Amino acid sequence: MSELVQLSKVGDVAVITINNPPVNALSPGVPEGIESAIAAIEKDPSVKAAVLIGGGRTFIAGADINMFVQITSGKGGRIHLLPTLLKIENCSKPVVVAIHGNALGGGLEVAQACHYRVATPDAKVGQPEVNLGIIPGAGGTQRLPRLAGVAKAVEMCTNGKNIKAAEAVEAGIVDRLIEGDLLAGTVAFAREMAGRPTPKTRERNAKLGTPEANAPIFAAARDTVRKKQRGLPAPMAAIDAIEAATKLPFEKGCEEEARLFDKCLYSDESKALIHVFFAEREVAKIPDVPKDTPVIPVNSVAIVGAGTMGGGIAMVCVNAGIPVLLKDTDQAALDRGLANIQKNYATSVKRGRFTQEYMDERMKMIKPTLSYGDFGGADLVIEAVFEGMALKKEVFAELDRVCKRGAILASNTSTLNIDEIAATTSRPEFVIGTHFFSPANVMRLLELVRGNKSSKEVIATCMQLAKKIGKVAVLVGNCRGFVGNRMFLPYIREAQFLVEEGASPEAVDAALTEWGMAMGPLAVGDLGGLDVSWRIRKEFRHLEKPGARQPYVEDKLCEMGRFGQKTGSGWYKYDAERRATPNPEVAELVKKWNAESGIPQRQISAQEIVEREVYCLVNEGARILEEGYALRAGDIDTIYLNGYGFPGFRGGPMWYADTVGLKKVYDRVCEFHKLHGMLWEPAPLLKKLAETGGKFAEFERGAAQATD
Ligand code: ZOZ
Ligand code: NAD
Repeated sequence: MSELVQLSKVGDVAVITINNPPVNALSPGVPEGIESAIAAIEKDPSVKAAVLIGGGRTFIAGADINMFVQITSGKGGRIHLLPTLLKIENCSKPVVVAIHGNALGGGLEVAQACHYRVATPDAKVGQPEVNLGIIPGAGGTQRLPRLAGVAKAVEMCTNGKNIKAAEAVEAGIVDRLIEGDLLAGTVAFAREMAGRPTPKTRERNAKLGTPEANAPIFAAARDTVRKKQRGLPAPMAAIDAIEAATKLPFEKGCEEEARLFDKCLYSDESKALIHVFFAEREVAKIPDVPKDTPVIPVNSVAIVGAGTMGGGIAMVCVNAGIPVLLKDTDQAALDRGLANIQKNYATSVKRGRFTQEYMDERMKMIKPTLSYGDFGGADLVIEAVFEGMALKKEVFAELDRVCKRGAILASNTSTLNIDEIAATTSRPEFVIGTHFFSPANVMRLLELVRGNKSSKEVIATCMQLAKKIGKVAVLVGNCRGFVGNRMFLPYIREAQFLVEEGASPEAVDAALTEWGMAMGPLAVGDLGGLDVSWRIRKEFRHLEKPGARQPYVEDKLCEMGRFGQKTGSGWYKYDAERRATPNPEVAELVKKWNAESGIPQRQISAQEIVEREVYCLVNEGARILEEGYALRAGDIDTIYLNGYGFPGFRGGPMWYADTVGLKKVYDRVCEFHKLHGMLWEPAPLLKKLAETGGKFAEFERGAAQATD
């Protein structure tokens, strides 16, 4: 056997156990171990049937994703899983797979090759390969339609979502649910099956449908992919592979699957998505805050400010089962805040996301208050009052007075200095920034801002809590705008410059959405309110480099009260349904500014728009990385992917720059520097890596400890 796979016996039933923690991935050694176990079972006359089960918290969560990186970087050979699966399927004794936790990707493919499948009621199965830019590579596109039908297989292989065990039973993927002890229940089931036929999934053709019935399924699926998964080759390839299953014999279908799998595996999209998978997990690793750092139990949260952010954060907490005390200054503000929360929940109930009962329960967990009277019981306080240092200091001084020792005091500020806020308390080590993104109940990103005194326990607690409330937390240093907004400011400023040089707002936004961004920068400004960045620009203008180019049009729009969607016009005009049309005032302001400033007007290509927008993110990102405000390039990518609608298949701004090649990016930044002035000064790290052939992904500096 192998160390990763054990064979034992319960009477006349053999038990093959996979033990490859943490998720029983199909690393080298696992397929070999399964093959030897099957060979041993064939030879042992006392064995009548077999059970295949995962040790630990889950069945097999798929291929070992590290392997794919090894293969595409030429450092590792490939594992061929298909022959192993044929050996399971050809076994003369019934093999029953017992699924708990997850059976994903290659894990579900292993299960499909077994003769029978049972699962615990809380198990999940899925073909999530598209999330990594690939397709099932071990017969999944050929066996799944044979078990679940063509429509279900297409759905699962293109959307990549897991389904629950009960749905898997309904679809024909799982034969039976086992309540109680999974191993004992499966052994009993296997014994029932002993001596019975060993149905081979690859020979079950009844659900493969007819060309007439399948044609509309494939057409509709391709249409959906074109609309919803733009830029992704893998979902299309998955459909092609399933179509091959309906037209070719099993072996030929597998050959077609292998060809498509390879094409996807070596694509830039897949490499980017695999980077995204690991980067999202890497962010949890903070060099000086080890895994075993003690955490502070958080059983109750108090929130100061029931506005847009406070309300959203309250929903996030109660959704995770943590009761919330929600404070505002007067009854009207509190009522408004609660009404907004109620409205948000009601929308989710209407859309079928939550039940009315769920909503009622959650609302009961939010206790409104006008005083700090009950704050003494809170384990964590999150301040979300208006953005203003004087007010924040006042609130923190009060929190220091009323909160128990050991409570965490967090600020949701998006621009202010955490250390200055912390200094108003007698316990700066318990102060941290928790920068949620709007809408807080939807956006996955949480920037955790480390103050120069924030304790390791406080950081570890917030990282753990973030996972509990469904957020991806990224630890950042305390600089102006932290990481995300520090990069976003030059990005939206550059979009304004492009308009002032002759590109229309529609052209700027379209170039970026075509490239993959969820929204264009000018439409984003209109959505969030142009007054927000106007206020920030005014507040920090004194810190701008003297002589630096300043945008004009957006300030003028703001002076005219054109704040975007909320006022019916901004970069665009909006009708009652918030549909955007060009705003003629923008063209007039551009014309006026041209006459005054003499900026030459020209046609600007979509390629230049994308390069200027993305490279200014990269240039600022390089500074942040070198200065140590982000721990790794992957952390910056994770922020942009989860908070700013950056397309996953591009991997994030820093990964994308590595993919383009830093020399090429640097050369272009130098050209922009020459043409557009000091705001384009190349970041020293970009220059250095470009000259030495380095990559951001390989750069490591510090511990996100830098503070302003
Ligand atoms: O980790 C969650 C998850 O969803 N994992 C990915 C599942 C997936 O995408 N599976 C499909 C893989 S691709 C595939 O299988 C292709 C295929 O058809 C195979 C054909 C072979 C072809 C051969 C030809 C070359 C999961 C839901 C499982 C667990 O979530 P948790 O929140 O409980 O835990 P995480 O996500 O923090 O994970 C714990 C640690 O495990 C690592 N990990 C998870 N899945 C892995 C994996 N490492 C390698 N391969 C996987 N499939 C994860 O990185 C994390 O590690 P640490 O170091 O951060 O703790
Ligand atoms: P908001 O104006 O919607 O809400 C602020 C609330 O705080 C109001 O209800 C106000 O009555 C209340 N308040 C003011 N002083 C108070 C006090 N002393 N005690 C209790 N309540 C008080 O503001 P918002 O958009 O929710 O922003 C809150 C914080 O979150 C700000 O620091 C902001 O920079 C930050 N933030 C906002 C966004 C966003 O997009 N709105 C995103 C990230 C971070």
